[in-house]
Amino acid sequence: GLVASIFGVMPAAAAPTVVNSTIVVPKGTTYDGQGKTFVANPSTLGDGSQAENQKPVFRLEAGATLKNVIIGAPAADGVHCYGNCNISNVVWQDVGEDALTLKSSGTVNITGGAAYKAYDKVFQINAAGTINIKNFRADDIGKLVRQNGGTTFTVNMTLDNSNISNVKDAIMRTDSSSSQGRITNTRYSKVPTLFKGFASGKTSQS
Ligand code: ADA
Ligand code: CA
Ligand code: CA
Repeated sequence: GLVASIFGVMPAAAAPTVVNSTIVVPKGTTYDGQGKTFVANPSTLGDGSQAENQKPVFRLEAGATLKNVIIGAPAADGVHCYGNCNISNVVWQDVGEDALTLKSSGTVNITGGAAYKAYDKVFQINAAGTINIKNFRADDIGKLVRQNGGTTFTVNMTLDNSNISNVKDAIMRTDSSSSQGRITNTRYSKVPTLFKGFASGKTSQS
């Protein structure tokens, strides 16, 4: 409080780390942010608007893990995964163009963490694969998972034990007749549609 501040005993809030060039997490390694906040330098990575072709704050090579990270604003193009990646306890406070993109085939496992204030998409899937999301919180978003519009490869999407609120479009959306969506044990508030664009029999909810 004020008195403690006057006497200089309050710890200062840590300033966010400004990321000037994408942090690369090499193949098979783990980057532990230890709860620190990272923001994009808008002039080198992107301003986090809906403009395409911004750069990611983190780029994960195949088999990499990103954990205990807070991504603040601006978030540019978030996190890019090239193949399998594990995302544990990562919070996007104010999603940029999108939060995370699967750029080449693999499985993305997202455990814990949250995403807030996504004007459009949170998780963008641009290659065949699987995205498993559990113990996640999302609020004030367009869509939680979007397979790249017009693509016909197969994506398996699962969402478990999560809390999703204030969605403008749908939780999961695809244009591919072979993709599947499964939602289990999840609470929703103000979600107009769970699944959009899936073929019949390709979705389940329990
Ligand atoms: C849009 C765009 C795609 C891709 C995607 C993304 O859907 O049409 O080409 O850029 O965004 O990865 O953000
Ligand atoms: Ca986009
Ligand atoms: Ca993007």
